[in-house]
Amino acid sequence: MITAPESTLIGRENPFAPDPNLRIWMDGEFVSPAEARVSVFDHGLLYGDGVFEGIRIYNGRIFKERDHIERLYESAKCLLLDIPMTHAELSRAMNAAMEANNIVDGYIRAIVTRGVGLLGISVAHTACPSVILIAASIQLYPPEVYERGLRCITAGTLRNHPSATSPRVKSLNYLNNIMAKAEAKNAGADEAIMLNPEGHVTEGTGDNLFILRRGELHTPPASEGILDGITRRLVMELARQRGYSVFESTLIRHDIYVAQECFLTGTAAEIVPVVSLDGRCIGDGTPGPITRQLMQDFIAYRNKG
Ligand code: PXG
Repeated sequence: MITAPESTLIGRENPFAPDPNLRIWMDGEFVSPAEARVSVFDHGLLYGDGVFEGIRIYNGRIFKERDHIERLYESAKCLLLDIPMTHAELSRAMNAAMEANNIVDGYIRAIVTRGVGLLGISVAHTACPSVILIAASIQLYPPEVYERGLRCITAGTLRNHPSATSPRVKSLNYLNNIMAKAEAKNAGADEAIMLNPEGHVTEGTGDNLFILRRGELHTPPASEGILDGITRRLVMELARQRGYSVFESTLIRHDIYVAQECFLTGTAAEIVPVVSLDGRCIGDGTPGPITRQLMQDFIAYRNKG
């Protein structure tokens, strides 16, 4: 008689299992987390072949919805991936997902995978991309991080060369960023700053970077190989409204070491101060006044909805 090999995998409890009450939007219908399953033949799983967006909901409204939808379609276009819905249909589905889950302040993850296909990387071996919308609460940095600031290291893992799959594509391949974040954790730091293959500063693992130097704000240009962040664009606008000059500048680590202030921007973190890099204090090693002012401006902007 043949018996199944003993396995420690069967019947395990997952401490990170999703809330069973969530309603997940999958290819046009709402399903439970238990039913929200992707095929082992989906090229999103097999090859990381797909795109996504992370979007905030504030006061029952989807924040910067149009910008996120546009970026999702642009990412897909670069990957020759046809999203099988119009912008308006996607917007309606995102709002339906928010309402079905009674989210007033939270998050939407929009995912498009290449879909089920043959075992082979050819894009001709798939026909039906899948669209998935998860509306849920969001994991944020704890409040004390905004008070004390992040301690960062420079990651050894580089951002992709812009001529490889561009970092402007928000693809399902996040391994460089995942490894850089793990480097930070292993070094006892909060976050990692990633360089491009030329040694220029790009961004954090999931946030864009700004420095204040001689009273001016600088952030690396998209051409250095960054995600063209939607929060970044808004922060540039808010800073200009405050009268600061904002430049898109090539930066090297030296520029951060000698900066007066530094902060990261992103959908999840909003604006978070950076107080050290590779053991060098930035400014006096506490969140700077202009960073704090922009944090307040950002909160006022998103609260007015
Ligand atoms: N750089 C990278 C590499 C990112 O992934 C940003 C910058 C900031 O961009 P936005 O447009 O958000 O200002 C991101 C954004 C998640 C998650 O769940 C990741 C992001 C955003 C929201 C959620 O991992 N990344």
